[in-house]
Amino acid sequence: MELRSARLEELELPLVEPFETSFGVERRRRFLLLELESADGEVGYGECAAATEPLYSGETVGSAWEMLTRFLLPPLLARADADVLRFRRDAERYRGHRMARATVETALIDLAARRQGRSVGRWLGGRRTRVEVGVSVGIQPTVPALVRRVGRYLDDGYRRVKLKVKPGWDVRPLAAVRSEFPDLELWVDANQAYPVAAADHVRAFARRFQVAQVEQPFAERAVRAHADLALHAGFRVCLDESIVDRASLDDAIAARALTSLNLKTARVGGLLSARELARAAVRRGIPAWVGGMLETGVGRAHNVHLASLAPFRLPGDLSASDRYYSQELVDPPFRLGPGSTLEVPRGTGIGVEVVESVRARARRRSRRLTRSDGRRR
Ligand code: OSB
Ligand code: MG
Repeated sequence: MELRSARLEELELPLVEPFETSFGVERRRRFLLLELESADGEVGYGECAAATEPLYSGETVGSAWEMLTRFLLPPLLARADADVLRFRRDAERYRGHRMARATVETALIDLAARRQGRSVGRWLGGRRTRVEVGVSVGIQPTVPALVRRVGRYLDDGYRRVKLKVKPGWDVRPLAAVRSEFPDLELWVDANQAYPVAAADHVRAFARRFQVAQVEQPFAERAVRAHADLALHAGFRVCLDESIVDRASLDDAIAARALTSLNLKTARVGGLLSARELARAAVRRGIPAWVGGMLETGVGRAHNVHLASLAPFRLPGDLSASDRYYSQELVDPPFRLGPGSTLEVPRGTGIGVEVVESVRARARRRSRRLTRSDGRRR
């Protein structure tokens, strides 16, 4: 397949409410949207999940822009055989920048699936028509506000809640939520906020409040600390930031550092890598699930298609559009269905349409690259 052009845009959309984690607060989301057009006139979309500041990982909107416009897109545009596997092979020589890579990889998969008249999910080998989801709840201004927030999500129909925690925001919020909702399936995610020396504290609050899963309590390189926590834990220890490729997964599994795996399309460099890691984990008895990065409908669609694959066995961080944005970038928006599920779009490619009016209002900058930008290098 030959590409005619790539349009890269930086967009900004307000979140319905601030999202606070152990590393900071997000009120508006700035992100990149990539539209690839093939020579035969088909298009494919990818969303870059990197945030404005390098707080979750080292990537940013700015670093991804540089990576895409300078290193990833020009050679791809110059190729007569621009397809997904070719792109992955060519991009292998670069270090890091997995969110930037995932942007291109997901757009190419959308494009490939559309040209075959299939959905992204089917293209990947997924069979589910609905996927189970939960909701990730940020740190709130007060404990009563958190209890109300969780109560409203349960009223909406979410059946699994993941609370963001950090030192100083753990025992009190968990005690309050657990006493109000005794049967709730409760997970926590610390985004590396605890020092290794706090392991006994983490173990104690997880047990005391029947937390089913503790996600990334320690630093991304702290494999031993996660393994020590996982030993006779009584809850699952989930890794997110620690796992970025096959080697980091294999080493963490060998060290018994995880009993659950959060797989984000963005963090691992795309859908094919996420699929490979999920299969590898499940073969060793570790359930995988699809995590999120507050994506708009384009990234969310890719994530929902990914979750339609069999190895994803726990409910994902894939909530309805209205949990994130009042103006969704795609139509139809994602709505929560029966049994805390989202429907996997049935149309070709990502199966949802980009809403041009929302896109135009959200646009902050835009750059179009063509085949000649590739040849000039
Ligand atoms: O650690 O899972 C995380 C959002 C931004 C950055 C990191 C994380 C998250 C979430 C939100 O937990 C998941 C979602 O998109 O709903
Ligand atoms: Mg996480």
